[in-house]
Order: sequence, then structure tokens, then C-alpha cells
Amino acid sequence: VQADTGHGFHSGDVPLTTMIYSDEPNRKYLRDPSRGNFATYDADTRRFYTDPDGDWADGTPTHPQTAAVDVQWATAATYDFYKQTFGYTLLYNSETSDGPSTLYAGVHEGDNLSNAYWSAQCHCMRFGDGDRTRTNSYTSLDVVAHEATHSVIARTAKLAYTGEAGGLNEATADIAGNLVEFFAANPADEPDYLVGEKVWKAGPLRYMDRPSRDGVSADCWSPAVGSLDVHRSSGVGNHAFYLLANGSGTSDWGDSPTCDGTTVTGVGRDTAARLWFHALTAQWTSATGYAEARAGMLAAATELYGQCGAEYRAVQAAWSGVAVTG
Ligand code: ASN
Ligand code: ZN
Repeated sequence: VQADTGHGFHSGDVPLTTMIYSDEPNRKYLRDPSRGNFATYDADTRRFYTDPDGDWADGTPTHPQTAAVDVQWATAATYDFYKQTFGYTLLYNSETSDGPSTLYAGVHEGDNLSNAYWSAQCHCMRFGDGDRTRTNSYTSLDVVAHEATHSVIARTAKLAYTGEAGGLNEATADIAGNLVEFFAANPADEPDYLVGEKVWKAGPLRYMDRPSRDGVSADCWSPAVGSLDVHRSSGVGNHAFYLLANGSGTSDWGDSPTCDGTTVTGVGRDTAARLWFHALTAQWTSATGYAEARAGMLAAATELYGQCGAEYRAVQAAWSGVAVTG
């Protein structure tokens, strides 16, 4: 196990755990044996990244290793977040219905691609470089943690990717992306309840405090929400999480209002995270929509904190605050 340094574009100067194979003593591989052997490859050449001296990339988007440093570091942070916060191990080496699989990440995907995704088929993540004019490389911490979280969802609630379950799926990925930002506390990437703020130059891709700030996402549940794109119906879940963690009227950027005009008192980010993750792993199923999300999280609150305590009532208030009533 090697302790190296990388120079990322979004992440800045970061530590990297890498390895050397005994039959190739003169090069290091961007592969982390301390975290399930997670590794990053070049989507064009399909080769894993190697380096002669362990000083990786130079922080510029033109150096081929730079995006790989961002992703490798961000995936390590995501791994540590899940392990330390929930005792959950991201199964990079795991059995799927197709046999053993490892969650690898490909960078420089496509041609100036302004997107990133997780694929159930390859059980891998892929990251585009952005067009460099309107977008940067899609390798920021919140984006990487978002994509890795799709693999967590696929192993737990298995939320569908359409309708309200799809919105809840996307919200879960956005929430985790932000929780990992808070966890990593990287001075190069301040935590903020914004999604993809380092990726799209004109502003964040999405806002959790008041999702409609992007002009298209939903703040509040309505019967129409289930027919929106999953990245827009996610607003209901993102907003509920924001209210649960922080309460209403707390945003620096707007006033984070509730949909029913009530005041919500937050339980704090750590408790909100614990409630959400417990609902995801123990209550929700593939067909869970927003009403079932509320019911499942109330059950989680009872399991974790007892019946009708402060946490239970905060969960009620947060979901009611986004117009998901019991
Ligand atoms: N970046 C998107 C996501 O992970 C890609 C997609 O539309 N599935 O949600
Ligand atoms: Zn997603």
C-alpha cells in the first residue's frame, strides 16, 4: 500500500492510497487496496491509471490524470463516509447476478460529455470532461458521491428510476453527495446543500434548500410530480431532507419556506442522515413513492429513537412541509 499525493482539478492537493504489483515494481496503480480495490481507468483506452513516482497529475484539466485524481480521491471519501457514518461497506468487490463485480470508474467518458452516470450493467461509474466552456469536468466530490450512491440504492431499497420512486432515488443520491461534502471538509470544496456547483459554471445543477431556484425542480409534492424527470421530482425529497436537517427559514440563499406555511425545527444533519439511511436500507422498496417514503421514515424514527419523540415529530413536520401528508 502506497501513500501518494494527487493534484485534482476540483479537489486540489489530496492524499491517495495506491499500490504496486510485485511483478511491476516501477509503477504505481491508481487502485486502493484499503478500500475494496477501487480503481479508476481511462474510458478511451480502457487502461487503469499508472504513475512512475506517485505524484499524480498537476491540477489542470489537460493533464490526463487530473480527472482520475478527482474521482479516486472522491470515491475514497465516499467509501469512508459510508463506513464511518453507517458502518456500511461500499461493495466494490461483490457478487452480482452476472458474477463477481468491482465498481470501477471511467474518466474522460465520451467527447466533452457534460454528464456522469452509474451503470447497473457494468456496475461502474463514468465521468465526462464537460465542454470546458459552460461546464467543467463532472468529477467533483458531490457528483462522484451521487453516482456511487446509485450503487448503494441498487443494493438496498432498489428504488425504481421512474415516477416518484425515481425522484426519491435521485434525491437520495443528491443528499449523499452533499453529506459526503460535509464529511470530507475539503477546503477546496465547501459544503453547501448545492448539487454540482463546481461543475456547471453558471451555477449549481440543483438546490436543496429551495429546489425551484433552478426554475424547473419541484419544492412541493403534487399529483403531477411523478411525471416529471427524476432530476426534478427529486426536489421534493431534497427539500424534505433540508427541512429535516436544518429546519425552515434557515437558508442563506432564500428563506427555505415550507409548502404549508408551517415552521419546521431541524434535527441536525447527522440525525437526518441516520433517519434517511435507515429508511433506505430497512423500509423503502422499489415502488416507494413520497407518501411511502414518509411512512417508512416515520417507522425508521420509531425504530431508532422511539415512538413519537422529537425525531418522529420532526420527520412528520419535514414531510408535511413539502406537502407529503400522512
Ligand atoms: N448524472 C445523471 C445521474 O446520475 C445521469 C442520469 O441522468 N442518469 O442522475
Ligand atoms: Zn443520479
